[in-house]
Amino acid sequence: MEAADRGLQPDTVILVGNPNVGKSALFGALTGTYATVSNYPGTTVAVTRGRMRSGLSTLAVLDTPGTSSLASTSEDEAVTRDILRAEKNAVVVQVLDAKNLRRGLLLTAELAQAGVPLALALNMSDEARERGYSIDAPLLSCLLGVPIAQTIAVQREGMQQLREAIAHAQPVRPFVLKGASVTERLVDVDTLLALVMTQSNAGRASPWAVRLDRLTTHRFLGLPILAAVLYVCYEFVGVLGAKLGVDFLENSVFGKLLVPLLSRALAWLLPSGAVQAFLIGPAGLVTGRYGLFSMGLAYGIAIVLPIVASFFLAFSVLEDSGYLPRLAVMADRGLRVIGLNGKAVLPMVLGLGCGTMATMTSRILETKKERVLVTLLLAVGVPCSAQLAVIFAMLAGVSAGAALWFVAVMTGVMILVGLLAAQLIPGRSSEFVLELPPLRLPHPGNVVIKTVSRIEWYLREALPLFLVGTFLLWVLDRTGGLLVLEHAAAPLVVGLLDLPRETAGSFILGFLRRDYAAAGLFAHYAPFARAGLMTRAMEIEVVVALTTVTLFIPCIASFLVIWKERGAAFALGVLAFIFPLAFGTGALVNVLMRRFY
Ligand SMILES: Nc1nc2c(ncn2[C@@H]2O[C@H](COP(=O)(O)OP(=O)(O)OP(=O)(O)O)[C@@H](O)[C@H]2O)c(=O)[nH]1
Ligand SMILES: [Mg+2]
Repeated sequence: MEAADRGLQPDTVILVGNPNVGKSALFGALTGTYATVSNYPGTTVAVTRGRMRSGLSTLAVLDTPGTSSLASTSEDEAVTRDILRAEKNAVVVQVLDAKNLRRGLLLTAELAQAGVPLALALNMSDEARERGYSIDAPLLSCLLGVPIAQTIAVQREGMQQLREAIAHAQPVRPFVLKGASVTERLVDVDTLLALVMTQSNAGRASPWAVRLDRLTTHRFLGLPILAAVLYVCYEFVGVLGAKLGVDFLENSVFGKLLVPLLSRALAWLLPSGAVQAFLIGPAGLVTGRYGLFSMGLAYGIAIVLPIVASFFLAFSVLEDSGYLPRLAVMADRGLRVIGLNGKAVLPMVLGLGCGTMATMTSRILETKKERVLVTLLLAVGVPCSAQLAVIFAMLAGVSAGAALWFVAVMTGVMILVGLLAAQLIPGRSSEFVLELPPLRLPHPGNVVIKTVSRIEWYLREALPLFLVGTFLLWVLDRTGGLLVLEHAAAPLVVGLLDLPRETAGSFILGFLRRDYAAAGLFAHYAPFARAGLMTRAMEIEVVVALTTVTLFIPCIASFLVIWKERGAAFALGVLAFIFPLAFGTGALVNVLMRRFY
C-alpha cells in the first residue's frame, strides 16, 4: 500500500505462503538462484535473497520461511512477519497450494488486512488437477482484485504469467476477506471457495501413493516400513559408500597411485626428509602419521567423502519423497515422553546431515523449551553425516552384536538425557500440528543439485579443518608436545576407557571435528578388520571409543551455531555437561561389555 501511496516503483518481491507450498521452488524458477527445496514443512528457516529481471530493471526477491499465520509464535515464522514489516517498498507474492486452497486463503485474509500489494501464485496446479479440483482463477482474481498466476514450480510452468502478476500487484479489494476475527475470516473464505472451486470425483490421487501413505503412518505396519527404509539407506551408504567407495579411493587411488607418485616426485625434488614427512608422512604410508597429504587429505577425501556423498544422496531422496513428516507422525508418541512432539523429528533427522543446519532448523519448533531440548539432544548424541559415515564404516568391521551394543547405548543415553532435561528445563511443550505433504517420486534434478551442493559444502567446511588439524598434530608430534598430551590424556583414554594410547591423538582431533576423531579411529582399526583379525577385546575397544567420540563435544562449527542461537551460557553449559557424560558413558560401556559381551 505504502509503495503505491508514495507512487514509488516497488523494488522488492517477497514470496510468502504456508509451509511446503513451493515458495523456494518458485524462487529458484524466478531468480535462477537455488534455495533448498524439500518435501517437508520448515525447509526454509531464514530468508534467501536473489534477483529477477522485470522489464528493463531488476527486482530483489526474498524467499521466506513458510508461515501458517502472521500471528504465529515459532521463530522461523516470525522471520516472515518481520520481513513484511521491514520491507516498505515491496510487493508480496503469496504462494498457495492449489489443492489446499482453503488454508492458503486464510493467510490471504491476513495479508488483505495488512493491506500489502499482493499477487497470488496458485502453485501445484498439477496435483490439484490430478485430485479433481478445478479453480476459476479469473473469477477469484476478479473477486479479490489481485492478479493470479497458475503455476507448476517444478516444471517452471506459468512463470510468464507470474511475472505479469507481479508487475500488477494490488492490495486486496476493500471489504473482501476482511473479517476481524478468525471465525469471521473462515466464513469469508468458505463463501469465496464455494464460488470459485469445484471438485469432481473423476480425478483422485494415484492409488499407489494413497495406499502406501496409509501404511507409512500405521501404528504397527509403519514400523516394518521404517525398518526397511533404514535398511536400504544402511546398505546404500554402508556398502556402496563405506566399502566400495572407501576401498577404491583409499587403496587404489591414494595408496597405489597418488601417495607413491607424490613420494617419488618429492624424493626427486627435495632430498630432505623433513618436508617430505610433513607432506606425505613417514614411509609414505596411506593414512600414515600426520602427513598433510597422507593423513589430512586421505582422511577427508578417501575415508569420509565417499561415505558422506552416498549419505547425502540417500538423504536427498528421502527428503524429496515426503517420508520425513510421516516419520514425525510415527515418532510423536515416543517423543512426548521426553517433552517433545513429532515435529522435533525433523531437526533431529536433519542433524544426521549436519548439526549446524539442524540447530538452525530447531527454529520451526513452537516453544523455547522444545528448541532448547532439541539443541541439547543434537549436541549430545546425534552424529552428523561425516561422523556417521565413519561410524558406519567402523561398525561394518565388527560383529552385529557389537554394533547393536553401540546403537543401544546411544539410544539409551539420548532417552535418559531427554527425560532428565524435560524435567529440568522450564517451559511448556506445544501441540503437534504438522501437515503431511503427499508422497512424491523425487525429482532427479533437485536430488542431484542438493547432493552436489552438500558435497561442496562438506569440502569447504571440513577439509580445511582436517588440514589444520593434521598440521597441528604434526607440529605437536615434532615438538614432543604430542607425547605430553598423550601422557596427559592417558589416565582418561588408557586408564578409564582401556583404549590403546595411540588413540589419544584421535580424541585431541575430536576438538576440531568429531568425524576427524572417528576417522583416526577408523585408520587405527580398519586394517585389523580387513585382515579378519578383530578380536573380541578390540571390538569392545571400538564400541567404547565410538560411543565416547560420538557423545563428545560437537564440532567447532556447530558449537558456534549453538552459541549464536541459544546464547553463550547455554553453549558453555552444554560443553561442561557433555565432557563428563562422554567419558563416563565410555567407561561404563567398557565395564558392561567386558562382563556381558
Ligand atoms: N508436483 C509439484 N510439486 C511441487 C511444485 N512446487 C513445489 N513442489 C514440491 O513441493 C515440495 C516443497 O517445495 P519447496 O519449494 O521446498 O516449498 P517451500 O514452500 O519453500 O517450503 P518451506 O520452505 O518448508 O516452507 C518439494 O518437494 C517440491 O519439489 C509443483 O508445482 N508441483
Ligand atoms: Mg522453502
